[in-house]
Amino acid sequence: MKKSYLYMITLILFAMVTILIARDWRVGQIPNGEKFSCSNCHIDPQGGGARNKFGQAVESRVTPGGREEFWNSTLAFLDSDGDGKTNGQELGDPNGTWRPGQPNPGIFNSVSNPGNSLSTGVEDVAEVPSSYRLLNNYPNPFNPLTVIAFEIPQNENVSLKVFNINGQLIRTLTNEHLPAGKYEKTWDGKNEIGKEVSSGIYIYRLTAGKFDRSARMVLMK
Ligand SMILES: [Ca+2]
Repeated sequence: MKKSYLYMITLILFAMVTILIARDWRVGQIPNGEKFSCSNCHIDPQGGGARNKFGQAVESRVTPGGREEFWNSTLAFLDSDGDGKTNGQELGDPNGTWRPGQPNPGIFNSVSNPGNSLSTGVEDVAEVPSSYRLLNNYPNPFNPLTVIAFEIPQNENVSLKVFNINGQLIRTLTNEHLPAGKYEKTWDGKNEIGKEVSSGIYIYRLTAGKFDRSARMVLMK
């Protein structure tokens, strides 16, 4: 009697540990997965039960009993929750090039939940930046998408433009009056008429009031 009782407890403990490891493993298969943990894929934030749209997209990529790496550009380019941002943009890896075990890509604070259209990441943060910043685009080099983040401490007329190495304007990403805050703009490697530009070095330039800063990025096809 005592023996079977012990056996039962051992079995239950083993099952619990297995479930915890499996959950950790799954969360580690998508970039920045730990930010939203189980609620990346499940409607119930505690995990288990019905999957949200992103969870369904993930599930369709997992072979039965298989442990394949399902995060790639196909999943990254989808917008599972239909909020206008791709899964890759939401998880800080627009091109789906991150692989399990690598350091998290992008900006952790800006990561939003790809399975919840109400989760908007950087826009959630009400804190006002203390200074002007133009952050390094990521990824860089890139193909075909890259994200450029910037911060403005007060309301300002802001323009963010992409130029080629000869100083010719390629694309205007933003040209508007914006409230103080943190922003992210995506460049899809296309010019103003929607044509893909060639590989090479491009300059992005942010002007906001008196703040004027440029940086280089590399489109590599
Ligand atoms: Ca989305």
